[in-house]
Amino acid sequence: THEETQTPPTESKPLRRCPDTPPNLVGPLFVEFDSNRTLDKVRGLIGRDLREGGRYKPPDCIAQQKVAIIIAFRNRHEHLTHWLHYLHPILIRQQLDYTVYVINQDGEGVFNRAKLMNAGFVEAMKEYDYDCFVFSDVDLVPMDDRNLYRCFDNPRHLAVAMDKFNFHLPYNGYFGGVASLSKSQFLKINGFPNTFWGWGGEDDDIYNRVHYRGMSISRPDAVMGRYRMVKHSRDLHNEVNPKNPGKLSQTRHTMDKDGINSLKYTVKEIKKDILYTYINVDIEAPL
Ligand code: UD2
Ligand code: MN
Repeated sequence: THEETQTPPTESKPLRRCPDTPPNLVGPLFVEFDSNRTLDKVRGLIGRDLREGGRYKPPDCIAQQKVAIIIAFRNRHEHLTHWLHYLHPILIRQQLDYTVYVINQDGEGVFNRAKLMNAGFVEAMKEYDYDCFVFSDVDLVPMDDRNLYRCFDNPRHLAVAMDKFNFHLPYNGYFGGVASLSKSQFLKINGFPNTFWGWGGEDDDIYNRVHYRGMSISRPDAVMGRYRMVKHSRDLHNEVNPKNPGKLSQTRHTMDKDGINSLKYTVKEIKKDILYTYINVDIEAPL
């Protein structure tokens, strides 16, 4: 017989809420789009810090918000590699409880960024009780990690100073690129429009919705809000849609019937990569 060796009970201290200002932020970042970057290299660099599906949770405190990052996507693999390379380390330093969702538009029909974002919202909500949604282009990387990927008292426009607009807002009501809305802010505007096919206008419609629901836009300053966009030309099947601008005068009337309450799509595949959750959706796009 022998005495059982007792391992001392691991003191599981109750975790405290993470601080308002994450302690490990570094401020301005060097961002460049090196074409030698590959997804496998990025997996090797940061994969071990993440859980399957591109998830992370701070180990030593309770995150202030549970955030789903939603990216509208089709055929931009090189951009996605850059995005993942830069964003994961930033989001980890920001101490978020987050998941990255890549919402891929199935097929070759006309692209619809806003409808993909709506589908991303619904799919993310099926997985976890997120309080905050950050909707991002795949080609935009922040140049300062103090630009928090969180939600605020009002819908937040994060991409305020992009290199392609000479680090200025192109116009006051600009809401494109990257934006965050809490679950309740998103539902208050009935989500995003489903009817903006092709390039342009959907971001202005969202801006209108926010405005018509009596909310204002929160923004970081032009130093913290700097971004680089990977240079690209207009994609195939995402041509400028000349019908979109005219729809903007109708947002007040269309927003209650065109949005999350009228969303129709089907999920064709869900894949969990270590760096992201990939959801392929059929959004009934016209050809
Ligand atoms: C601007 C806005 C963008 C949106 C768009 C009009 C900026 C930086 N962003 O982007 O938020 O309002 O105008 O619709 O000003 N995408 C794909 N595959 C495609 C087409 C688009 O993945 O074939 C996704 C991708 O995430 C891309 C985003 O849609 O970043 C916006 O498309 P874009 O980058 O071609 O348009 P851009 O840069 O003029
Ligand atoms: Mn772009």
